[in-house]
Amino acid sequence: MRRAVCPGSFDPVTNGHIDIIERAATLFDEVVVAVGVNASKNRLFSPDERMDMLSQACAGFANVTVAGFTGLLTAFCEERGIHAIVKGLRAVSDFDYELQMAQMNASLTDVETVFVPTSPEYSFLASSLVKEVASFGGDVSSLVPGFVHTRLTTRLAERQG
Ligand code: COD
Repeated sequence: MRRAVCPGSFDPVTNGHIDIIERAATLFDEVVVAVGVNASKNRLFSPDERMDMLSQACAGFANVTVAGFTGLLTAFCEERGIHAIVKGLRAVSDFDYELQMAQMNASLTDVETVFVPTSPEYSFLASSLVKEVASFGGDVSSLVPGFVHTRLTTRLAERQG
């Protein structure tokens, strides 16, 4: 059984994330989307909200499940017997840090990182930019699933109101 993890913050999930998860699901028998809950960035959505949106977004992929994790990603992989991490790469700017993390993770446990290149239509897409554009009233409805767009605009209105 070939298992992989797709880790991230997913604050919130975008169409770029979903594209990588869907493609990982064609490469592996089982894919666990792992939502990191202890990263330092300021989050707009709680871990439960991010996992809920991902579960909805991935409902059509039969071999994909969603889980949260705290602590090291390599510990999560060891607990679940996972030996592959799938990461999306958008640009050269992603590469330096992703390479460093891939090598660190490989030094910590028996795990390989597989890089999947972004699809051209999503190469500019990042959760942080989606939040910034939406917070200034820009239209991001084509960049995230419809239900995520609704939750995003509602949450931003709550914060700004
Ligand atoms: N196209 C393709 N890929 C994309 C796109 C896009 N448009 N947008 C995002 N991605 C990819 C990213 O490159 C990344 O691979 C993944 O999707 C998730 O992205 P984000 O932004 O939601 O998540 P990150 O980068 O904030 O997640 C970082 C982790 C939580 C994975 C990382 O911090 C981690 O592993 N933390 C656990 C603690 C740990 O083990 N630390 C040691 C690391 S060596």
